[in-house]
Amino acid sequence: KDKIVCMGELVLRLSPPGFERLVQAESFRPIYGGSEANVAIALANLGQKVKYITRLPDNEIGYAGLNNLRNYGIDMDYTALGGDRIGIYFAENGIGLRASKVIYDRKHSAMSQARYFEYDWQAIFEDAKIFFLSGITAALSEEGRELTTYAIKRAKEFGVKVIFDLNYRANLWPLEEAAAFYKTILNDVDILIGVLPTLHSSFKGVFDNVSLANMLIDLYKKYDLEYAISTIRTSYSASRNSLSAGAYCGDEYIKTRAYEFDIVDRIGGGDAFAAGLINSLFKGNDIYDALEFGVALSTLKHTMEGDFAIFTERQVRSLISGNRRMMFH
Ligand code: KDG
Repeated sequence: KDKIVCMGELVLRLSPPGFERLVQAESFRPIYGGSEANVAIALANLGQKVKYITRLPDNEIGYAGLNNLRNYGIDMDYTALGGDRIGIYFAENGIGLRASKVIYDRKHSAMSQARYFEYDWQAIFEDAKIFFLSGITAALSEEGRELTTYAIKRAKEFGVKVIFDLNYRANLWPLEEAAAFYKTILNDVDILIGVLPTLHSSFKGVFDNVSLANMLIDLYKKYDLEYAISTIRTSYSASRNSLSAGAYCGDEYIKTRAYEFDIVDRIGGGDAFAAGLINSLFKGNDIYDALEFGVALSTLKHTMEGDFAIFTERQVRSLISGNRRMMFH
């Protein structure tokens, strides 16, 4: 078994040039995004064999999306074709005191109407070691929730490790609804990734009186997780961050170093973290290395435009080892 499966919606991202605001833009650059696609591409760039599961319209717009991911070496053979439209999002780049902004235009997208019986799950999972997905698919529709639940169950049947990123999106669904859904699947999740404040608000009804600091350990115990992981971010402005990560495993809480950096484009930063973590775990490294690798890849992602983190293992390792001049040799 040597494959990593990622499932989610491939979205078209439209951004005005540079720091233009959406209200003034006269042109948009079309690129692709979507949390799980971002993870898939980062992993493919790190040399992993990746299958990406999505649903795209059966027309040139859909094929363009398929080809884009194929160009990164991702296996797109399991993609379902159908539906009327690709999901779109508009992204305005923030700077300093002006926050970045995302506006979705994705209702009734092809992926939001994907049904679990459109996919050959045996072919998808039989040679897979890890299945990565996020809470975004479930946020799209009732069909998305059904697909998420079904795919996780099938992955477990094939002995595939399930890594789930909550990826809570406030402009897609209310937190109470999201939290209620998360609770229905977490027993089948092996590794949970989230952001601490979101984790805390999602689960405060589940665990009475728990503090933010105890949230990871409570989730870890209640859902019998292998790891409960959170990124920890301090935002100094729209264009400056500090980033680290922490995890509970066994009786231990592990925390990485923190990087402080300027941000060129923050979108996809969380996905780069997940991809880095998965890459390291897949290669048999321990959780310390996986967290450090995830945070380093995420830090590098913030330095480049676009959703994807396109870095090699050596470049990430050279940031971790402090040998920064090596990075772009
Ligand atoms: O994590 C990055 C994503 O937020 C972006 O690619 C768009 O998938 C997206 C979403 O639903 O927010």
